[in-house]
Amino acid sequence: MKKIATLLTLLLLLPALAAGCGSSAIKEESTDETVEEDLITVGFSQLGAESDWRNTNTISMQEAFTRDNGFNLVYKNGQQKQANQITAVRMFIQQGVDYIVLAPATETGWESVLTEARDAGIPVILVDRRVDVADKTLFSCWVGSDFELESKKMTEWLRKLTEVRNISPEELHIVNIQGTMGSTAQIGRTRGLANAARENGWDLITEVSGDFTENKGREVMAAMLKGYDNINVVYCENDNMAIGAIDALEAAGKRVGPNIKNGEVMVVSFDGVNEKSLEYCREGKISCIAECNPLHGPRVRALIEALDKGETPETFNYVDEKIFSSLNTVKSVTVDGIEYSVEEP
Ligand code: GYE
Repeated sequence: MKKIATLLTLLLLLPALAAGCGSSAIKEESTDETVEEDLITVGFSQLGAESDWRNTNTISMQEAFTRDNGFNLVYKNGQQKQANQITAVRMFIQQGVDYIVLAPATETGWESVLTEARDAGIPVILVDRRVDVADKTLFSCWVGSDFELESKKMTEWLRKLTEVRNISPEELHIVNIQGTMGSTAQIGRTRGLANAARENGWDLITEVSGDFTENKGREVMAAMLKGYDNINVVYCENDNMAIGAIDALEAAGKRVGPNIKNGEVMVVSFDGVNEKSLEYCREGKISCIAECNPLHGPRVRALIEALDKGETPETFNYVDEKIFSSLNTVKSVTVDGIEYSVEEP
């Protein structure tokens, strides 16, 4: 009986507890109330930990949003599942955080939860990938890369290289190991390759997603090698998948490198974040890497500080990125009228 009475009291108290658990729930975590008062609370929904790029990005965010810098960071890892990210954003709204930072796994399906954040008066800053929403007031601003530009640089590099080496377009037999389907990085990098293949007359044999992970990159490459015997270029939408693909190629007895005339399979990829892929690029196992910069922590922090002062930052903020190759053949690529020098990895 006593138990039931306690349970009933608890149930009756629940709404009151829930109502009061806005910012006070966060404050309880702090030992120093006076310091906590001045902190800006940021809820960060990271999409996962699928790659070195992602882990570097998470660390960059955590280093930017420290207590010393005036922030209280609530970090949530979505494990590559949008449903987890939606739950995290709802939790941030419940907690009454000051700002929500969202690194969305995929582009679609965000209207409802972003509307809830807007109704609660919490600004949302997008980082890295984007959301596809008709109502652009559902988020304050975005910072990240131009993924299609990365791809245009890469495919222009490939066009120039093959031209210099007298490899005709129809001799290129390309497979694409794609990132997570429906993510901005995948969409831009896939579109860039598809357009270049059409414009140049390259044979784009097939495209399969490896979900941006090393293990899936290995699996997808192994399966592709069973299905096709003429692959001579592997376009990987990130370095981790390239590392997995190189394992699979070598396990199948292939030689990996830029000399496709001599039977090598050329691997190209994106990111340039981890030491292993840069080392592969120096050795020529990865012939070219289009850089994707993950160090967004200070950039997101600057955006939040601007919003906090009542300023209106630019809606879309792009970062500058390089292109790396250890082959000296192509010194620069020109895309949309801008010349990018090809740098040593
Ligand atoms: O290239 C990849 C990661 O969205 C830019 O996601 C990001 C991509 C990055 O898993 O390695």
